[in-house]
Amino acid sequence: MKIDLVAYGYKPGLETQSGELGRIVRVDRGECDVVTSKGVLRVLSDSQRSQNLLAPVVGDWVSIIEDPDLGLLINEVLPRSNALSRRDPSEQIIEQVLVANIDHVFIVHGLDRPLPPGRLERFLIIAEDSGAEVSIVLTKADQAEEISEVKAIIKAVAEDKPIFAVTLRDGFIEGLDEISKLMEAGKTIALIGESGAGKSTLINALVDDEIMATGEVRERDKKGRHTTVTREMILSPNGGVLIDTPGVRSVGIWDAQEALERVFKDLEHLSQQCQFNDCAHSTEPNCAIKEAEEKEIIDPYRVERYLALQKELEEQTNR
Ligand SMILES: Nc1nc2c(ncn2[C@@H]2O[C@H](COP(=O)(O)OP(=O)(O)OP(=O)(O)O)[C@@H](O)[C@H]2O)c(=O)[nH]1
Ligand SMILES: [Mg+2]
Ligand SMILES: [Zn+2]
Repeated sequence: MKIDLVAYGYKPGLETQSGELGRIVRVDRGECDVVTSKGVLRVLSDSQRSQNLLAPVVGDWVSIIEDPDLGLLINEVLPRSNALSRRDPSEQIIEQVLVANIDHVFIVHGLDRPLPPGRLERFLIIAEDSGAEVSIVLTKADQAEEISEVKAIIKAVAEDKPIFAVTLRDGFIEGLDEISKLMEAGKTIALIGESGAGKSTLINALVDDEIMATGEVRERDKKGRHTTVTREMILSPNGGVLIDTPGVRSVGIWDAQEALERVFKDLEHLSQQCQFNDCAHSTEPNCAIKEAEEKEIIDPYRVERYLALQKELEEQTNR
């Protein structure tokens, strides 16, 4: 089977020194599925053999060689144009790259549950830090109590991000066309969000096929059941690729100072009017943030979250 890698986002310049060029569509322990012009190959990621090989992630462009003893393995991970990463959820203070070489991130939220603004801010920061476009996709519009309230929460923390709302239920689909329009041949979209948000359901709808497994949420608290367990890339027959990811409650941010400043540009802007350059916005005199809080111009909880995120990044750099 001859596969056109252009559909998978190939661009001139992605060349390998040796071996077969391919893009990682799925990673399991020590092995990956890689799409090449000859079809999907199962290869060893073999990071043991080559200590300096970057741990390959879904979306990476790689070169594959055939080792006489080990079989097919990744020889090289090509330089990434960008990546979506977070702080490793294990105890270690290290970065975890989730997916690479993406054009657009969908932050997916299910309207069957409340939206904590702090969680959205964290997703926004890692998405913004990737440098990809960012959109917010609200699923389960049929389950929404008050969409306008949720939109107001989003506007308060993600003013400039497009918001889409969709209903995907057997026999009733609404709002899908607008999202389909965001897909383009060769463009890669990664979906992130909580378990049960409806990421896999949305991917199935966008590719018009039941490729990804989906799972019911628990009725009592709308908790998802972590149906998707690996990150996986899917080609849409209508053009574009989608990356499904396992649901996460929240993400730790990593080395994302600039993204944090962009997401909190309202507060960054205001703090330029504080008397002291290094104002911590706590007890300093003539603090513009405190003054705005007192005048109820800004949300004190947002300020609290902003300061906490600042601290989180500072602690990482101090280590
Ligand atoms: N009523 C309604 N249910 C939906 C809609 N979209 C998704 N669901 C349901 O929500 C549940 C969770 O959907 P999934 O697509 O499995 O969610 P997910 O985000 O992939 O979850 P994880 O894989 O666990 O991260 C499933 O039972 C879906 O049928 C919708 O628009 N309306
Ligand atoms: Mg899923
Ligand atoms: Zn201040």
